[in-house]
Amino acid sequence: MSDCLFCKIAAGEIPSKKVYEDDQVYAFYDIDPQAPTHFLVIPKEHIGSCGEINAENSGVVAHAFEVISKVTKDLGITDFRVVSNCGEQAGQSVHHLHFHVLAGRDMTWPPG
Ligand code: D5M
Repeated sequence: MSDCLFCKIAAGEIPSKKVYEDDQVYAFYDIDPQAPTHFLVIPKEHIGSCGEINAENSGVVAHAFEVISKVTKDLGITDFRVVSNCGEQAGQSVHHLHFHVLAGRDMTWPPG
């Protein structure tokens, strides 16, 4: 999608601090970290949110979770939280599916 911030980041058109990349997903550090480690994993293809996952695009979502498992291991992280905000009431500000990976501090439940 031409006017999507995260499509542009995935394409390298807007700079980011890369954590991991392959042909399907891109991972980069969040510009406004909410924990000592906070990175985002996004599909390279444009999916608007968790609410747009379907049988045709769910393979990349499964792959994103494999990447989360690999990257956290590579970073030596054992305890972490994965969050995806879907819709503005839930806190979504960028309308391209992304998984926040947060680690390095105590987390509370339920989230605010
Ligand atoms: O999360 C969107 C997240 O995206 C939020 O934590 C800030 C982050 N963000 C926004 N712009 C950038 C850039 N340019 N680089 C890195 N991170 C960025 P949401 O759940 O949609 O509120």
